Amino acid sequence: MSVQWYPGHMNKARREIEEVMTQVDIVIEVLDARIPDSSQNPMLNTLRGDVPVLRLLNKKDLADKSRLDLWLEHWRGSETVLAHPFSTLDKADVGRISQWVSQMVPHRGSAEKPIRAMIAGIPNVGKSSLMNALLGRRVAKVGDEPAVTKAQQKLKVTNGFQILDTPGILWPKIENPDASYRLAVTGAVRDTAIDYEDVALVGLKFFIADYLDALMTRYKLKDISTDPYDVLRVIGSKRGALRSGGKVDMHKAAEVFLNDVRTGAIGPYVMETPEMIAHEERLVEEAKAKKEAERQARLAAAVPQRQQASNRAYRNNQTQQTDDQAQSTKHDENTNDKQ
Ligand SMILES: Nc1nc2c(ncn2[C@@H]2O[C@H](COP(=O)(O)OP(=O)(O)OP(=O)(O)O)[C@@H](O)[C@H]2O)c(=O)[nH]1
Ligand SMILES: [Mg+2]
Repeated sequence: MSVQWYPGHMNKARREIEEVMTQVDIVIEVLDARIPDSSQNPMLNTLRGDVPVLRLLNKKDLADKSRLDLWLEHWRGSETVLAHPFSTLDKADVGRISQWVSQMVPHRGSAEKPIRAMIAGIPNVGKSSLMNALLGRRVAKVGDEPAVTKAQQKLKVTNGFQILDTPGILWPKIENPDASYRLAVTGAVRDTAIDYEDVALVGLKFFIADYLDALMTRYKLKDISTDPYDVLRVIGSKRGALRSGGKVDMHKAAEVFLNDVRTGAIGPYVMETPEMIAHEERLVEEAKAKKEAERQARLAAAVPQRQQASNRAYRNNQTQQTDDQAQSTKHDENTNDKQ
């Protein structure tokens, strides 16, 4: 099972990004600091080609700093990735952007040759918020749901720096099913494309394993089951997510929990470590290799079947010919007898 969401407007946005990429000096890829790996769009990487990228791990105020440091360490020394923890709410961070960008594109930055930056990334990570923060006024619509921006918007920050806001895009097939659920937990996937209860259970499983204390504190739990379903029921009953008759409404309970996760009410967290991603990538590769081996085996089995079928057809044909010959010989003999 996995979550997939690639509506038509994203395909259009992808084409438009591709069209303008040749006029872009740098891509500012906004990531969600709570999912540093899964919020990277592989399709954007391909579209970007050799254009340098500045990766901003946005919403750092919602992220667990110690885990974020693991990622910074993991990427340190890489020539292709310049990543910084970031928050559009932090004025000092916003103030550093033009310096980071100029560092990466030193040959531009004048009024004649302004730095042309494209802000891109998955939905709901804070791209339009970044655009507004850079301009110091509300020029782009911002919202706490994915797919708020539907069209590109270009603006001048200073004479030497212009930026382009783009709609958030995912990609046609998210190969790692766990990653797809993490995108749903953090709010990059539209609600109508997910099963709330499923996504909440995945989120709870993660919090039980990695941030148990924060979870227990948030919901004032003295003890806790290791079964996410039981925990969701308890959360629902504590927070009044009930049906008539007093039974817990699991969908409402899931809404309460996911809202708390997305707004950071449970506390700061990061859902991924480099080690965990390496392990999941191995599993994805193994699953792909297994699927391919099964496909080859089916093909190999189909060849003898086809061969047998054609042998049978050949044999039938031969038998028919022999019978015909026999008939014709008999007919000849009969004719000769009569003569
Ligand atoms: N906590 C926190 N929230 C942020 C930060 N930056 C943006 N947000 C919130 O994230 C939500 C999404 O922001 P947008 O700027 O609309 O995101 P977007 O990437 O443009 O989204 P789409 O246009 O839908 O792709 C809004 O509720 C913002 O207020 C941040 O640094 N910290
Ligand atoms: Mg936007």
